[in-house]
Amino acid sequence: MQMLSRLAFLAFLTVALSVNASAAPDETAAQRDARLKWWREARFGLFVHWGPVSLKGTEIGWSRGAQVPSDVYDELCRDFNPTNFSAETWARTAKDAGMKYLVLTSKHHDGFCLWDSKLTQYDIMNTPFRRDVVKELAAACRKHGIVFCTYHSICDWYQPDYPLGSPGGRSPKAEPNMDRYNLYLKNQLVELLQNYGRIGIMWFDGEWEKPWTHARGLDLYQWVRRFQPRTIINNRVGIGRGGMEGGTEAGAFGGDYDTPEQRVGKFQNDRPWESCITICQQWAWKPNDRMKSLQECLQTLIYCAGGDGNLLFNVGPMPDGAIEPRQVERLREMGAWLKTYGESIYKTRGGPFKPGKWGASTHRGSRIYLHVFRWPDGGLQLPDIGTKIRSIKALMGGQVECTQTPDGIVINVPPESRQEIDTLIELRLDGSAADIAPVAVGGRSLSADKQARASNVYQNQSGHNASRACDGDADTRWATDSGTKQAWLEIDLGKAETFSRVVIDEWAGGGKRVQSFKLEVKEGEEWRTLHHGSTLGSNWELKFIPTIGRHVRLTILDATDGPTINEFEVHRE
Ligand code: FHN
Repeated sequence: MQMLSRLAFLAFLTVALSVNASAAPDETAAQRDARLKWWREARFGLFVHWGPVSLKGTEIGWSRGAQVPSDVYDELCRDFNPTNFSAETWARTAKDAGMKYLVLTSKHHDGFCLWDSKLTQYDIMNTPFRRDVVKELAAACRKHGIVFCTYHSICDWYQPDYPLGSPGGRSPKAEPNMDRYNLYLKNQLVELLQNYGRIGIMWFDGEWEKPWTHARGLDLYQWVRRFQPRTIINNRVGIGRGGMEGGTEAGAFGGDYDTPEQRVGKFQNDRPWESCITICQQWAWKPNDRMKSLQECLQTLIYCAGGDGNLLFNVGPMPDGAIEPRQVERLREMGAWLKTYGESIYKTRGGPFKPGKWGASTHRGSRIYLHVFRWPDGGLQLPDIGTKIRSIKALMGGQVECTQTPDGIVINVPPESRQEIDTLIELRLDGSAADIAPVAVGGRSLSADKQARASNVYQNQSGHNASRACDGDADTRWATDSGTKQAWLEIDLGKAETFSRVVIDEWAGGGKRVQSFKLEVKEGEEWRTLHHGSTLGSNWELKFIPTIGRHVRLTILDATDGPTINEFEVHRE
């Protein structure tokens, strides 16, 4: 760190630590819910990954010392002059997309700062551009009613005091000083929290490396909220994030919400969550990167809301400061859809029908919104909800039929009224939809919710018992103990049934563990083999001549590790 910035740093340190910042306010669950209310109702935000690396079109942070030599990467700022940057345009792009908040990478793992920091010269003010991007963007967001938020990386592969460096944190710094780096980190946060108005979310990242600890995370959470008590903080402030699934490990400090990454989070309505996903493939700008279709974008948003979570959708602006026109147009298309159908997303909660291949549902007051992506033959079959449906309406026009009995609900829409991306149906109930317990939407499988047993269950946990493979919920799974190589899973269909198709969805989190298996049906006291196979994978399917039987069994003959199956479905046809 240059002498000037070191003096500034020490001076600032004296000021910052003398700040009469009372301890972060303790809060009740109700107070915390009130603090998060605007964000949970917002459902949709813009993520922006940007910096001098856009001059190279490679990934921010990660390409430093990899595709781009660190010394070259660190000099890019000398040529960074994004004269087409317009905070007004970025804020309007978010607004036109129907987004309610914007999260900007104030500092990513590469250490470059997009604001006028007095603690380092590696910032936007020491580029030909010499404008405070954070200041301009915060003001433009406020003008357009978009809540301004910042992403801040805990790890810093540039700063000499942070112990690890590029590529990807895999090299040690010469003379690290983590305590001094921690003060630098905290005082840079003070700059952001004291000089740019309200920061809606402090979106931490880069917490996974060894130098970071539980204690430092807890301290950082308290530190941020001392300066802005209303600020929301994600679970990447601590060290308890469960990888890219983004959950918070039991007993770990999880900040205010969970952060699945590059995937839609599982249905979870007892702890807030937000999926962060790229509109293309790379976080920072990449020339000719593949962009998601409108269907993929909208269904991702709907699946997030249906799971009771938010979507933080990412763009990477170009080196001249503009967001790619094709990305702006895609976001505008999403905004047009939300302008008409946003009531089914904003201020809703997920469920009561859990997301699945069929689609997803959201609810608000006495209304349930069904977002149907796939129509089963004979219509969508939903479990009984114990509340009378007073009315039903296809919000995109057309006819809709609904039959409600104590056995459940069947909803159908004639093909000409079905929409390619999302057929939106509104149910109005006699009571509050929030009183209905979340329930999975079983397929038409004969095995849904039937009795099941298995030769082994992971640590005998009920959450992974045999029934989880036939509960119609792709988010639950039968699992076996680590190291298990042979196991069987047997389903009792309740009575002799005629079936001709089986779908087995192996958990993707462990790769294809099953290496050899057989499918059997019980006839009398004997098991007859229907099929002998090798690997399974996601939604493996077998069709065969109609077979009659009551007990069906998957026998795994060899596996690389404990087999685990999301769903074992037996279908009539
Ligand atoms: O390493 C970062 C990555 O560059 C990007 O910022 C994502 C966004 O959530 N977070 C980290 C990867 O988990």
